[in-house]
Amino acid sequence: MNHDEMIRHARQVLSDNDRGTYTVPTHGLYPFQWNWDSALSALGFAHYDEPRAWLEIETLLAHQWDDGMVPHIIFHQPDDGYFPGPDVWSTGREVPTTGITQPAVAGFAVRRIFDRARDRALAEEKARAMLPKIHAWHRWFYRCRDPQGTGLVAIVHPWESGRDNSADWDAAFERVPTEGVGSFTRRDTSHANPAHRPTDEQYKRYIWLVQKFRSLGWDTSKMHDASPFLVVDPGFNAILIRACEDTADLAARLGMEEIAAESRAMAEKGIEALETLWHEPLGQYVCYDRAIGAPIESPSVGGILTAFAPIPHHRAAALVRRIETLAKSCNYLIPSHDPTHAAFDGPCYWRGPVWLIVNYMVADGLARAGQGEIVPRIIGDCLRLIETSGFAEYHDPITAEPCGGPHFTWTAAMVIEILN
Ligand code: 9WN
Repeated sequence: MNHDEMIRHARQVLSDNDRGTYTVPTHGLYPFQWNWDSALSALGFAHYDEPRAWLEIETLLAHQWDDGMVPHIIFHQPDDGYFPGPDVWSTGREVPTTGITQPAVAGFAVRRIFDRARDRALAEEKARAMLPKIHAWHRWFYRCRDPQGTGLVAIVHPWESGRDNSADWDAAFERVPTEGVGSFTRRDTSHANPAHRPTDEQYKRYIWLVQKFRSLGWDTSKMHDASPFLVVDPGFNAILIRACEDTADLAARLGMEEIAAESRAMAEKGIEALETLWHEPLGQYVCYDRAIGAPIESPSVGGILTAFAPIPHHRAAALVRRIETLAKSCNYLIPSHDPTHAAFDGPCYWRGPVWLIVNYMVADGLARAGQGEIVPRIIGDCLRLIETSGFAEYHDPITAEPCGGPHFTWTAAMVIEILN
């Protein structure tokens, strides 16, 4: 496939998954709108249809909760092909949504689409309308997910990280009970190879947490202290910090001074606090289990995704060395878990596979940090994977096997982004 054919194919994926005002990640497996999928997919649309790109994020933000949270799934239309659906969440919204969130990448996406926009008037109109909403979401994060004011936010459910079954959560997840979870039928395993998906045991715990938060009436100000699962994920924080920084820059340019100043302060505090997650023996950042007050010494890509934030130069350089080490034990960068570690599982979801969105964010951050030498390798591996195995949800970093759902929106969007 040459590059033109690849772009054509990628646009076809976006168009097939387009539901008019939002895209689904892939037909069948994920029939609704997902938060970070939408923000990253908008980058793809922006190369050939700017109004459609803005609309994608606009639709997402239209379902923001009054407290500022932007939910992780919006159930625009009923579809019993996905579990857990709106009845399990029962958040009481007119258009149903889940009651947890996802990585806050929208602030970055808005700034990037704005910077490259050909239609300047439209870009300014859209950015002006969206920045206050995005800022309210960021404020919600620091208010509700960092009540002690440490500068780092915690996730209360693995689904919030976007790295659902990462080995990072294994020990912390042991503390989530399964009592009281009734029987249920998973739907994901009928769309994708069950061996590449989370286990039933993990699903019981996912659902236990949903039931717990439902019992709190979805009061998001109570969830942090009530959750037995409380983890500080460096990648998740890095995305939020980057989004705050981008919001600050853009708001300043648009004369939205208050948003700019508050966003800048949040980003600076976050960057300083991120340093506490550095793990010298592993040469990368690691998660922190806030429920027990201990680091989680798990070598996952969550600690490398930190490159997306404006981390100090010597840390970015160290992450390049870390990626070079990982390259010795896989054929395609960047594995979501260290292939030499016991928990690594090449085709299993977030326990090994390569995800193009992660590669894109890491490459973007390293290039900004003046560590661009490794970028062609990371981006080149993305294209080799697509050429070999198509627009899959994720790929095995050793064999290139296409895994999860096929014909995947954000994978296609990243290809358009890379090739433009
Ligand atoms: C739960 C949609 C989403 C991504 C996540 C990915 C996966 C959902 C699931 O699919 O999660 O949110 O049911 O497995 O892990 O990152 O946003 O593509």
